[in-house]
Amino acid sequence: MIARISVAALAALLTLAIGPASSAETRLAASAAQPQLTIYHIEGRRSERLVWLCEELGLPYQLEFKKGDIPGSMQTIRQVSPLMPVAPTVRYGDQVMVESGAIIELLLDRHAKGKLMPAVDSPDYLSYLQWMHFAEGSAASRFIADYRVATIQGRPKPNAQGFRFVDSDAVLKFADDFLSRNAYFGGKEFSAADIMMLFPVNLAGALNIVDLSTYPNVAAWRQKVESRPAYKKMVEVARPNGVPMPPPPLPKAQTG
Ligand SMILES: N[C@@H](CCC(=O)N[C@@H](CS)C(=O)NCC(=O)O)C(=O)O
Repeated sequence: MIARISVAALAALLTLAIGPASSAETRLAASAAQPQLTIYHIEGRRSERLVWLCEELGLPYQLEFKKGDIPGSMQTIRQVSPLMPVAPTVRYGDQVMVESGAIIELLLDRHAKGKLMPAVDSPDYLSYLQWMHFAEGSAASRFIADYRVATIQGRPKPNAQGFRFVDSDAVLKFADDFLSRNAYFGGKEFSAADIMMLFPVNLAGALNIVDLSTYPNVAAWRQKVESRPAYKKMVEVARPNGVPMPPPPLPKAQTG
């Protein structure tokens, strides 16, 4: 009893002396544990982001998909997340979660020991946070909107006369300008913001929504991040036979 009281008193004194644990300390303490993570995946889809992240961090994960069988992989996802069957869906412990950016933040907060993101009090953190969210919130949504409009109109580029929305090329210009001054989307170092951004950029290029060769800084950045060993490992395990049934690209825009 005496020992217990004195330990409690000592802890109280220490808390008074150094204050309660900060959120950064809580994050570091939590990051000791390994995740119980199953990634429900479809080849060539956003679930690749999570495989790449785990490979970068050396985190264990179980990957569930049916090789070369997109409807089969989707059927598995439907069983796990019937109301929102999307890739990625993950099982984390006994919880199910969707939304790749949020899943990445969860894994960073709990398991990354401060890796793959700049320090919260650094100027780079603002860039990192912006691009982490821009990837889905602005880039992917605008690319997909332009792709759908152009498909319906049967044109290489959507005829957006009369619209004043920021379009896919404006997104690429913004990214290219940033990369003319920064090595990565998180500033000086490779980070999870690059993992978030690569998917929509590659999608826009593969579907001819934009011509990536006209954005030299984006092109150089793609080469750099795709040469990382963890990215190559992701390709090996997450699309061992390439990407089955890719969506059809838009017809190439005529030049000259
Ligand atoms: N914003 C979500 C998007 C998820 C999403 O739409 N994934 C696509 C594959 S890349 C999908 O599963 N689409 C199936 C559908 O929309 O029916 C994320 O980042 O996780």
